[in-house]
Amino acid sequence: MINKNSPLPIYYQIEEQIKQQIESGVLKPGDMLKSEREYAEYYDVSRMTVRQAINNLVNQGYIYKKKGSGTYVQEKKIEQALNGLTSFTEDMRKRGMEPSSRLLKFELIPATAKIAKELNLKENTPVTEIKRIRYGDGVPIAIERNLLPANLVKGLNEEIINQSLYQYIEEELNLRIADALQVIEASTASKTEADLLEIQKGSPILLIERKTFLADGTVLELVKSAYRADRYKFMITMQR
Ligand code: 16G
Repeated sequence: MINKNSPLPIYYQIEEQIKQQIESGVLKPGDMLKSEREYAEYYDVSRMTVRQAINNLVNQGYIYKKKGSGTYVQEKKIEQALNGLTSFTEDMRKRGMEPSSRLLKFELIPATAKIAKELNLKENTPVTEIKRIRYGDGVPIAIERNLLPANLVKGLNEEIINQSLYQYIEEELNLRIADALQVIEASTASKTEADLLEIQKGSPILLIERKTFLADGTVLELVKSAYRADRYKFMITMQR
């Protein structure tokens, strides 16, 4: 129960109790939560207080609201280790999830000054641009845009891109993907991103920029992706 004399705000105590019920498995993914009115009666607090607790849990990705239906417990977030350089396909398979993609764009474009600089190419050199929505078990996880020097991936076609880009690069082209520099930043989904990721506009997303290098130092790709922050979290082990 809650303690009305505690210095901890009441909404926070309710939030922590629901969170605990989710973490301990009393409430399971897909379960429907009580309504605001029921919680308000149960805790003997105002609906405003309950709403604040619920909204905080929605923002933290523990629960989600379905219009005209109710509030449900979210599936567990996908935990992604940052220690290894893996592909989306590998990330999903490792967890027993089925990866799939929807191709939004596959084009040859001339490198702008900015892209040329990043990819170590001359301006206007042909660059392959790929834009895909990436799914795990049919649920949209990320929007991904890759830019690759076109001459490195000459045989690339839609069929390959619908499978794994890294697998093609390593197994068909026999190139060795060696390392990458990655930056992760918090943001919120624009209307377009929200529609593609099947989330509400303004929901939290993680923007990831990756620059990947081949073993000989050639830049292989520049990637910008937007991951659903309610479905994904990143983890790293550290040594001291
Ligand atoms: C990951 C990589 C991306 C790479 C893709 C290849 C991040 C942020 N990005 O999504 O750089 O191009 O995997 O995936 O991790 P694929 O082999 O499944 O096509």
